[in-house]
Amino acid sequence: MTDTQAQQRRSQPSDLVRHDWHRDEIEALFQLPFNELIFRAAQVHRQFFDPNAVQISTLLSIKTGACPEDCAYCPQSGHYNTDLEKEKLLEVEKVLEEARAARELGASRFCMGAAWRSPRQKDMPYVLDMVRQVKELGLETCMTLGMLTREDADQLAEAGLDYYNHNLDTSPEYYGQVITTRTYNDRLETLANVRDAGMKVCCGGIVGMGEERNDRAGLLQELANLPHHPESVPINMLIKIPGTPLENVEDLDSFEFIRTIAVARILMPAAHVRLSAGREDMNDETQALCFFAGANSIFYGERLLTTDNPEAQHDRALFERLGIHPLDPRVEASDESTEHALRADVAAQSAPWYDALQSGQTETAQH
Ligand code: SAM
Ligand code: DTB
Ligand code: SF4
Repeated sequence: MTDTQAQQRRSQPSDLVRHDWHRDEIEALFQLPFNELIFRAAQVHRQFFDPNAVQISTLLSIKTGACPEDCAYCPQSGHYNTDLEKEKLLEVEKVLEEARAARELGASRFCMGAAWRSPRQKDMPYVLDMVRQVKELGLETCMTLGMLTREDADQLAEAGLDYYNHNLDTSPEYYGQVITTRTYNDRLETLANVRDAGMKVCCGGIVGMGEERNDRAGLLQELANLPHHPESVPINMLIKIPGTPLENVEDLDSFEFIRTIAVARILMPAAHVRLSAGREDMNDETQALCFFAGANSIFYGERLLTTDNPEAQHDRALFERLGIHPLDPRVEASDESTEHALRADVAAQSAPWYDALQSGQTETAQH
């Protein structure tokens, strides 16, 4: 085989999706000069996605605080005094109201989070009802409720839940410094239950918790070497919450955060990599570099679960300045010929994003 043939073979998208990453290969990616790394990530991104399309999810906390787990980053853990107003499981009608508002703003996926170790049997009928009814609004559904048995996962899948979010959070080596009440293996088991029940997996982690680069590489290695890559990979920057053990941890350099996004993109080329918590403290330029390096999903709307997110108006302006348009799942699933009609349909339904949608799929906005 000539060098050119070898090069062509290597660049086949299917060859880029691997499940056998070694830690030293991943560390070598992290060590590349910054421009080299984000250029490589951007190249991979373009082989799998429209680089100017970003998926939009909105979050809602359906049960807040008093969580029995001791995750050292979390405002909702009952182990720490974080001044959080606790709330019991929301009424289905209230959830629907919020889901309609998210749809009006232009979100395509609605993610519901509960501060539980795992859902109780008596909560399941309400939760399943939420899934069914949010789905009827035409939104994709995602939930994060803690650990799931295979039976829980089957029930959620049966109700039509599209995605389940359950993060590995950090490397297996650093994990014990952050959480003691559930193990890494518990998390892997929940992920297997979700996958076996036929749902899509949303799984990522947090950086900026005082871990080393080797731990960031270890988290990405665990994610990339799962039997199937998660469809969605949220990369959260720690939001430091007063009262939690991590409140005074040292800031992570923003270039290191962007590197983490780029390496996630290279390791999991077909996944949606979400620029997740922490955008409120990032400037627009950092976020733009994250999008260049392969981030193609965000949480949109003024609240995450219990903390602030950038204002919707600010995000819309940022998208317009960058010529980014929101990705609609129906557009992604469709072929070229029906795409134009669907985009017009989405634009009509999602007035706030209309200008960005008009700017075309691969061109930048004409401003
Ligand atoms: N209780 C459920 C569980 O942990 O499985 C779901 C909710 S939990 C809030 C979902 C994820 O949010 C966590 O795994 C963590 O990655 C992220 N998260 C929580 N607090 C955060 C913080 N202060 N900064 C950044 N990300 C955070
Ligand atoms: C994820 O990885 N990040 C989201 C979502 N999955 C559920 C949650 C971020 C939470 C940030 C802290 C808060 O708002 O409570
Ligand atoms: Fe509970 Fe989830 Fe927060 Fe951990 S991250 S304390 S499990 S709500």
